[in-house]
Amino acid sequence: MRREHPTTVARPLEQDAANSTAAVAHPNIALIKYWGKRDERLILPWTDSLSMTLDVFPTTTRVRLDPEAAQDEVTLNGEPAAGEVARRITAFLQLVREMAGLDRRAVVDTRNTVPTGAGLASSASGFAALAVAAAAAYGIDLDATALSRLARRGSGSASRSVFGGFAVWHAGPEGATAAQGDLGSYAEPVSAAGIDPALVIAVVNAGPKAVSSREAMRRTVDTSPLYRPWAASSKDDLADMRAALGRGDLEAVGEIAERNALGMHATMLAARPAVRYLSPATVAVLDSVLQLRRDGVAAYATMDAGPNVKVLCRRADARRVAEAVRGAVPDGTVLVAGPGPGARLLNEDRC
Ligand code: 2P0
Repeated sequence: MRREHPTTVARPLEQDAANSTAAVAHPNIALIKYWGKRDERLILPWTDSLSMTLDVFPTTTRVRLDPEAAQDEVTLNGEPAAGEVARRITAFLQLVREMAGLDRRAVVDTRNTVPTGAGLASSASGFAALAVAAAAAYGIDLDATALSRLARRGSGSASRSVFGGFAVWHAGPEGATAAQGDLGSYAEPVSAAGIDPALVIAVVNAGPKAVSSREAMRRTVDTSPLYRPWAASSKDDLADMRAALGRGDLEAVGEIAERNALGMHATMLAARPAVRYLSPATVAVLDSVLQLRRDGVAAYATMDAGPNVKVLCRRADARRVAEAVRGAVPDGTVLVAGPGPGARLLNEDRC
């Protein structure tokens, strides 16, 4: 992330643009979920959400402005990006160009270490890294709040990956003008006193999902009779979560996260047609988490738009939790993550 700076508008001076920049960002896992947009174009959510940025699976993105190019050129993990992925990145770059007042096309090279499209938040790290690298490449000096707003336009959850540790993404004012909604919807850090958390990640299936989270949340908002009750209860969950983080109460943090995630999946199961990301392996991990709790270990599950499970626990218990989870899904991959850093520019790559 660049230096804190109050300026949030473009400086449309071509000489300010760096020829080439690189940035790194990490995925985040929501403990209070983002599920449902009230504005699809601006990516404004119905509810606030709260997450922990991880110290695993970074995305590194390089952006080079090319005065000769007629189109953006995007490479994802060494392969030319196509279809919806290419369209979303190009639309995002167009937004940055409008902010910068520059026309130049970009060559983007992005590398994920997280399986893409498997509900492990590759779009969060991806668009957070792209926001930081592209803003610098086009010479726009943005503070962290403005970078969060910008990252949000690529993918909602990316607004949170701009920050390290815990972050809350404000939905912004409802019923306001589009400009006011945009201005009010950004993430900011949340302090968590005295907890030393780990997330044990059970990758039970790293393949791409059948229904994108974007489509799934749209369908849920449009058709699920459980959506509005969940959104209302999520407001209470967020208030409870902030209080639990403030007093360093890991058990309460975990309980609130688990109920919020299960509620989100209930909204999808009630959508028409239903969206079901949870698989038998997911349920096996959920059972192992219940058993851990019966055995006196503070362990709590959360799931996103996929079958993989993330288990929140104390760092001191992470090894035991990982063993239990491995026992539940012998064919899966289990790894332990901790709180990670915010998105940042790799200064050495600027030229
Ligand atoms: C979250 N998820 O809060 C929730 C929980 C998945 C389940 O944010 O449409 O890729 O690009 O704004 O950010 C996944 O949604 O969706 C997500 P878009 P995004 O982490």
